[in-house]
Amino acid sequence: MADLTPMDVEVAEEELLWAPAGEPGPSSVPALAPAQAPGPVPSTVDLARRMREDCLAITSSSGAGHIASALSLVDILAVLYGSVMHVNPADPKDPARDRFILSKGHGGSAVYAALAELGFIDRNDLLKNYYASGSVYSGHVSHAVPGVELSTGSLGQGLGVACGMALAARLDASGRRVFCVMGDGECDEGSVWEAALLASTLELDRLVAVVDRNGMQSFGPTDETALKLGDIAEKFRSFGWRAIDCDGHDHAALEAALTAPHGGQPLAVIAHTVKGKGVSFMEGDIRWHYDSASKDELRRALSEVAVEGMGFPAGTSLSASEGGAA
Ligand SMILES: Cc1ncc(C[n+]2csc(CCOP(=O)(O)OP(=O)(O)O)c2C)c(N)n1
Ligand SMILES: [Mg+2]
Repeated sequence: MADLTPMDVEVAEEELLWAPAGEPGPSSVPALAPAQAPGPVPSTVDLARRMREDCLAITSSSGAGHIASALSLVDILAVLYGSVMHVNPADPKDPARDRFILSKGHGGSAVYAALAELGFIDRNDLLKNYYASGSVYSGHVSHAVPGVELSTGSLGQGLGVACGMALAARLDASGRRVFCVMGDGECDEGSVWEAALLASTLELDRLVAVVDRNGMQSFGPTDETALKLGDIAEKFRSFGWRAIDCDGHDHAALEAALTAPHGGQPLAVIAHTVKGKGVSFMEGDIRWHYDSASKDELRRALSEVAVEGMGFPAGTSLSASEGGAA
């Protein structure tokens, strides 16, 4: 092979960077098995129910906040982890895995719940150590936890990193995809729109952004307490993306949107959700952005989402001896 000059390398890199998106496509890499738990694979609906139970338990027993932000997100994650993404709990660093970033890092309990239910991490360990001093399970999602790609918490950071990951997938000639979930309030951040422009400029068609459109942020409705967001899908379209609105709690609708073709363009899924979804007294009540359930509130909440046969292990504050969940 002829020696390459630095100029040759630069030109080759430029060509890769600007190569028509979608080439080589997903068929060019060996397919990974869909997300698999070591045991029987739960349906996405079962997975979501189990995740809600876990999120409620860990935020309540630790006194950590953001339970409503997590419940808003659970169905999106259940469909991503249970059906759409190619990830492998037995090998969390498999190079061919799809990448996932929770940019609204304060909803981290929902990611940990997904990882626990799929077997990336030990559920009992999570139940005992979430939010504990010195534990890897920090309230804002941490990449010290197996299966987590990026620590987040400062809003507006995830989409830019996801662009880099999608570009890296193209440079590696890999068909892996990158999924980034953001909050709607988070879309007030200018860095989101800077990254959105970059994604369409680079035709990053391995990139999927999901906006958890619950209409609320930390102190009230998004449009009343901060900036007016208007039609977010239309905004992404005007930034050169394919954009789809869907019901963020309807698993079939989510799956259809998340797997929709978007050759040559990044895809934005605007998932219309309810903050606190699944627990009647938390839905739409801003108190639950920061507050966590007392033991009594937890029992009421679990009675609405409880999964038959699921319980809490001895040694956790919710173990049967303390009258834990049914
Ligand atoms: C850069 C930055 N500014 C402010 C905050 C404080 N903060 C934490 S959560 C939150 C509201 C986020 O609302 P949204 O993105 O809609 O998420 P939701 O909880 O509704 O899912 C804010 C402003 C932050 N984490 N990062
Ligand atoms: Mg919101």
